[in-house]
Amino acid sequence: MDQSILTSYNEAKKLYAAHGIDVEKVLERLAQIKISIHCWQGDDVQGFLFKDKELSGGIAVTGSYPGRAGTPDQLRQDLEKALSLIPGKHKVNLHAIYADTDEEVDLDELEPRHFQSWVDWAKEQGLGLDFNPTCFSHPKAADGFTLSHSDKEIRNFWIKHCKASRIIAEHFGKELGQPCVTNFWVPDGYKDTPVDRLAPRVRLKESLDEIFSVEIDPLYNIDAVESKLFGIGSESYVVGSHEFYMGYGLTRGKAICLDAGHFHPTEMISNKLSSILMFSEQLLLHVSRPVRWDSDHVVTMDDEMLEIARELVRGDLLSRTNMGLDFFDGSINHIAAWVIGTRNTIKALLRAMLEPVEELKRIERVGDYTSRLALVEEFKSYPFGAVWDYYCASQNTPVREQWLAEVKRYEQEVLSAR
Ligand code: RNT
Ligand code: ZN
Repeated sequence: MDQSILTSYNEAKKLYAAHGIDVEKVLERLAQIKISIHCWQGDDVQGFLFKDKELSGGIAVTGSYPGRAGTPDQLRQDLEKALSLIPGKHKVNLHAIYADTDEEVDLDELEPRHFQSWVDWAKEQGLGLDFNPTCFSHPKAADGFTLSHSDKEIRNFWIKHCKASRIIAEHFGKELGQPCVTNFWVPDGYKDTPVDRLAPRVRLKESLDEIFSVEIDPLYNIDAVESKLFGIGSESYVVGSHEFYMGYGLTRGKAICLDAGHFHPTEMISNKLSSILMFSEQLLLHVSRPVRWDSDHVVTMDDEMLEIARELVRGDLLSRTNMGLDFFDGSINHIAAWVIGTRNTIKALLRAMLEPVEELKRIERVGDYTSRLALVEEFKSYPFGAVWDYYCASQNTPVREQWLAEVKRYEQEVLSAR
């Protein structure tokens, strides 16, 4: 390791030790945290099951940066490249449309064997897998409704797809020896003000109950349900709102998935974690960055990212929180987007772990808000960067912006030939 990295690290360690922070322990803990890296950033949410499908469901990718993955092998190759530039061991999050098969198979007929290449690859790479049924970009979702559709046949198609997805997830969990988190998100909603808000919600509840009527060992699969406030084309009403899934998740023992972009523009998910985890065993996060709307920008080290990390660390909530990423920016190099967003998420956790949590809590308890503000602000310029550099180097990943040269080289040699 570069001597200057070590020297800076040792100096930083002393500063943190003065506040009772054991940096080595912090790094051991950090290395245990798995981020679920979403495969769909790699190809602008296209998938491989259906060719030339338009992205639907009220989500949108903007930009047409060249080189996106067009085959499962390319996507895996790109993920490997990204993972080699990110410290730690993580998970990859798949959507059903990423099935790797030559068969013509519809969503309701998917089976574990259509994902075997992913399982083999994950094993070889030492990765976990997470999963999502894809309830969009399909003719049967063309009018914006899936599990809450008023037509029973269409509803049944989506129920079958979701049931099939849980079986695939269970297979992932068994094969990889760690639970697969399966996230259920449906776009269902109305562009304009509905007359009957209740009926679609009743249907969604019934569909979900039917899907979850099959018991699966939580050792293999954990179900999560994701709410949303609005989407493109569902501006006025979304069936699966936050209140809907809060109620559903809490009464059915399902993990609630909070996506940072699925609330009012000034409503932050960081403030929700401690409440939800008081009543729920597990949580799933879709770490994302909404810019004015649910735009799914690449995660940066912004205030909300840091606040989410702090909440998880300060409340000791990390062991019950599954951290997934959910952004898709088609205007920049697809691999760089993964690397930037994932490194920022891990770096935010590190920053949060390098705060004197016990000291700050005590100061707050006794009402010394002056010291609270002073210390929190001073810690913002403590040398966490030196610890981060050391962590990257010790995990055999590039230090600071060195990873960018590798992405540029890969773009030249591999992506530009696509
Ligand atoms: C959509 C949800 C959902 C999707 C992915 C592709 O608003 O955030 O999580 O982004 O399933
Ligand atoms: Zn999401």
